[in-house]
Amino acid sequence: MSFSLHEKEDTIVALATPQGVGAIAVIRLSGKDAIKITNRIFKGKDLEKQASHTIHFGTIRDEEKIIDEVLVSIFVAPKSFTKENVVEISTHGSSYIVNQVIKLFVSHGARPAKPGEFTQRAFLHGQFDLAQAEAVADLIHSDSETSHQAAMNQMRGGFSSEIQKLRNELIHFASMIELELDFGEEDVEFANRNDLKVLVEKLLRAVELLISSFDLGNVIKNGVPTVIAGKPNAGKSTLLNALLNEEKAIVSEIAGTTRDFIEDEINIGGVIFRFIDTAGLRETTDIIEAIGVSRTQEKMKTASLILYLFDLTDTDMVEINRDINRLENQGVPFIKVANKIDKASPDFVRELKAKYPDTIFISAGQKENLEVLKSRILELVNLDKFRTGNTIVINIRHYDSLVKTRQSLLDVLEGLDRQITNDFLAMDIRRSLHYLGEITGEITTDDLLANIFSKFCIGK
Ligand SMILES: Nc1nc2c(ncn2[C@@H]2O[C@H](COP(=O)(O)OP(=O)(O)OP(=O)(O)O)[C@@H](O)[C@H]2O)c(=O)[nH]1
Ligand SMILES: [Mg+2]
Repeated sequence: MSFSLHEKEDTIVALATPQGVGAIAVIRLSGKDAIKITNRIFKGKDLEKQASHTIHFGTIRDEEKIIDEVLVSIFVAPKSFTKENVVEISTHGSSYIVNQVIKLFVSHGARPAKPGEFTQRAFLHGQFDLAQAEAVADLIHSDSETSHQAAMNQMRGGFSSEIQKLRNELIHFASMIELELDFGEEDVEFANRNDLKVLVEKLLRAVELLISSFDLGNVIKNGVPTVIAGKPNAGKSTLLNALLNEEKAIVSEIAGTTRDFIEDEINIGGVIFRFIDTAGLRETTDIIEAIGVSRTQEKMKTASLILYLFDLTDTDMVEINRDINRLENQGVPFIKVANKIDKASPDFVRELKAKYPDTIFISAGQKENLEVLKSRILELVNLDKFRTGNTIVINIRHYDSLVKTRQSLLDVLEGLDRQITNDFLAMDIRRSLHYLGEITGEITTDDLLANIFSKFCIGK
């Protein structure tokens, strides 16, 4: 999907609130004729004579038939989200009314908006840069304190200004070197090679930092991958259900119940965790279960955190210790969790607690001590990481551009060392500038824009 110039001139219309029944629904129009078109089906004041940022009561009519009583808000260009004329109509929240009103708008000259078209227009008119536009999408989808904070920082331009700063420093050098090129044969040097090297090294460090923040950004956006592992019947699925407060995974007394992993998100202390319930670890002749077990082992390698669960009443500690040793060698942080305290005598539990002080004792079945487990989980993920004011890359497109920037900066450094000619040096610098510019949208192509905005929902 791409937008022709002509399409950019259209007045577009879409529902801005979610589909379905609600107290009110908001329909939004943007474009040169937004106010004029609304005036054709609105009975009340003459909207074209009203000031910007005013609200008006009236009716929407199809010929003489009243469709709804509405409130119309008017934003006159350029003082609106898209910097075009924008009208927002608050109707009663029935899908019938919404459909009728949108149909009326379309028959009076508006066109249904494409996904992300409002945000794209805002970007094209300079309301914000590309990284900020993308943050709008992340903000809508953020569902935890940390993901909200990262998206908000990006939308308010924190990330963009950091990229912009890096880029401007490099542009200065690029222009000096281009100037040298203009002088051709003459042996002039406007750009001090040592200064350039120092700058490129500084840029590299900044880019590296941003690149390495992506892991954290990914975790913030998609949740900390946390695997629940252990022997069959330890109560892993029961624990997942208890944490979720719903019967998501099948629980049974048959060992080997879970084969495929089951996952869901849980918000603990403002951080999203993606809990993954897995097949119990054991040697098995059942082909399907064996696949499940090997998948569990794969999942454990990519986890940020492992909860190693065991049944304290029915367990061969030798085997448990063997599993734990293996975990220690894997280098992924883990928590030892002894389950089913409700089944054991209090004396026995007390004895075990003294013997294994770093183990958390719970009853998944009775939902006992889950709060203790949760606070240990939070301790282990190192919350400070999430709460820094540092810029965190949360978007894979930005990550890709940063990786390419790093490569071209390394090329510049290598070129400086090998004392390559100015035209090659200028090329490498230009390439670095290009990739940095892709992030904020100084450098765009229609394909890139279409790709980004088509991921938005309609009405945004
Ligand atoms: N008494 C008691 N029983 C529990 C507790 N947690 C789980 N169970 C029981 O233990 C049995 C196994 O539970 P599951 O949650 O299916 O165990 P699992 O670890 O997912 O087992 P697999 O999927 O086979 O690997 C079920 O009968 C549960 O009801 C607990 O805290 N106390
Ligand atoms: Mg299970």
